[in-house]
Amino acid sequence: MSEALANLLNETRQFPPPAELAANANVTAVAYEEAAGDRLAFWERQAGRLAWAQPWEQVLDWSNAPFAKWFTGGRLNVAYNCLDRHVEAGLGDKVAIHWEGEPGDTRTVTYADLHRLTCQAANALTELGVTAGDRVAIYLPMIPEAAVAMLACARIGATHSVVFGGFSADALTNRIQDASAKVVITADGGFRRGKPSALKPTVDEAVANCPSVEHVLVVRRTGEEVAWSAKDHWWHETVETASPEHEAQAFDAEHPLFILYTSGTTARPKGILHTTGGYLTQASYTTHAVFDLKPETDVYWCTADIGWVTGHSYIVYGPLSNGATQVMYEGTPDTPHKGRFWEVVDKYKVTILYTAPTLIRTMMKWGEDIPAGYDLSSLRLLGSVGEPINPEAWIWYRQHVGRGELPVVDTWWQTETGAIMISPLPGVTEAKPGSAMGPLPGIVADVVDDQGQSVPNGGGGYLVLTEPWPSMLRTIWGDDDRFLETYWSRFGAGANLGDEWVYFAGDGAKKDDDGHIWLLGRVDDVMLVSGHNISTTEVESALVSHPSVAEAAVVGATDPTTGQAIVAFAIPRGSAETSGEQGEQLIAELRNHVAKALGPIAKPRQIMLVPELPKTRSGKIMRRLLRDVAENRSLGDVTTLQDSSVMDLISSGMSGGK
Ligand code: 6R9
Repeated sequence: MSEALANLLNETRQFPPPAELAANANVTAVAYEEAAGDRLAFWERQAGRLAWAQPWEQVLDWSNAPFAKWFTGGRLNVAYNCLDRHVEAGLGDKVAIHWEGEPGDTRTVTYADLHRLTCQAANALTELGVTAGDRVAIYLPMIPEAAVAMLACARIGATHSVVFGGFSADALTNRIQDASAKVVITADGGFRRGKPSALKPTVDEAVANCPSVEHVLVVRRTGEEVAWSAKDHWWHETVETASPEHEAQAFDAEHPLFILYTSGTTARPKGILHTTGGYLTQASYTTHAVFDLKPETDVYWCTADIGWVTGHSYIVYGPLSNGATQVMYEGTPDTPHKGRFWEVVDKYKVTILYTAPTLIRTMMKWGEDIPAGYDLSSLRLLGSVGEPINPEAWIWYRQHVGRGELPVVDTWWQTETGAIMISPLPGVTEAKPGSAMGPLPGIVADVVDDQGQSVPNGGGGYLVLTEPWPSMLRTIWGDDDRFLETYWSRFGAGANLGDEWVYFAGDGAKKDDDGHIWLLGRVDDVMLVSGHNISTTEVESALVSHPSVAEAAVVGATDPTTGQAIVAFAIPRGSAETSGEQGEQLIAELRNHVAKALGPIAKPRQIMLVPELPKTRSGKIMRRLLRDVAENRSLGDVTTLQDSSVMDLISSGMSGGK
């Protein structure tokens, strides 16, 4: 990393936990010591937070590394842990899900309701011939049935593969085929941006090319007409008429729980496989530890979609295994108005909010007057996930959503890690805006150089995980070689360093002088300018720290003199003037602002003021497309783009030059 860029490390603001939270925190600093003393004993205690039908014999079997087995010999049922045990403890009437449809319709689903529906769905799936080990694809909007479908699969030992409802027929086809799914669970559609958005036609198109699919279960949500075939069954005629009696059977700790495909931008998507005991242990523990969840009093809301890993671990398995009350919202944040999220927080008195930097930056762009119009006083903890959060966005979140008081937990993890790995603990850590701080108790992470050598404080390189963890991916579905190659072979031919297996996360990172970790984006997004490594994240953060910029994306474009040159795309905040003379002035000011913050080497060659940025459907910026624009190429594959009109907007609405 270039020394000129040591600047982000000069972010010196630090925020200790509120005294009251620290005094009552679920997890205190002792956890770090306990885990450091005996990591496996620590995880064994966390596994003990769950109900096991049969205890494990060995905590970790690493004899066939890097193919891990956790809690070997143990048996449990995931749905039993998320539902039955709460109902048996007398919490049947407790609200599990306050569901809010986009049009404003609502449902209150108690633990007893969720249990009954899950038992019915388990019986219906069994009736359709699904048995333990079969794969079931789930392609649903954000309705309670999405959680029910997942839990019903878990209950009968079927492996679910949730495909995000925004994906195309091709993407769905590939995923169904890769896993040879036997059943697809879908809906007629869902509501998005104020109107029904159909799902069933996409499934029909996919199923036509997927001979493995024997049945399609269809939830009625929008009431729109759908085509019907012999494989189709209405959910309300099949599930809701099935018996509500179902005894959950225990499965092996290593029984496959789900496959989730990572949204590879270029390559074939990877089916990340997660199993039962270790996954639930860590999803459950991290919900308890990182969100300080108090199931009796908290109202938790994670704004992710169930189609992403965040929805799996922090809407379904983590919160429900802890007996939480949560909000589930079907739609978009600006339908019917830009205050919709804050209206939901206010209405349900949400106490814990977990969202993504892309949303926070969007809210910044819309202006702080919008959250100021709602009563957000119920909130007590804020979380962020999905991308590096720029220090200014972090501060904005704390200031305008968190009353300038609330802890913000910046949680780093991946589909592959299954659960949160690096994050502040809200009752312990003095958080620095923009840093995920350090690994959680029981997790060992490091930043290493090209040779895999640990870098000293102040240094930068690649983020690695040096010890196995309970919710780690077990393999890539059907492709052990690719699993070894992608995650375990970065450093050296033997795929490992000495006898230590090192997991390569694919993210750039650095350690500050205190040893705290700063994530710098995917390593593919690091630019090489005149021989200096410059991270896109750092330049983006510098831009966002200017009062006129709400969001920025930075790419390296081929340059005859410098190798790569920095090209930035910036969305102005609120009322900033962007055209003509004033626009030019703003651009000049921004270029100087970056040079001042990070050093002259990081001064962008070009800044374009744009109305929008291209994002994947999970909200991550697609820098690849911006590189196409910056290098005047025609656009590559745009199928994973959330809104394809964005690229037209960018190309036509671009202002700015050198
Ligand atoms: C949970 C999730 C994983 C990638 C990961 C990294 C980025 C996620 C982050 C973060 C910086 C954070 N990422 N959280 N970067 N700070 N707090 O998003 O999973 O969709 O698989 O993406 O997201 O680049 O490698 P997934």
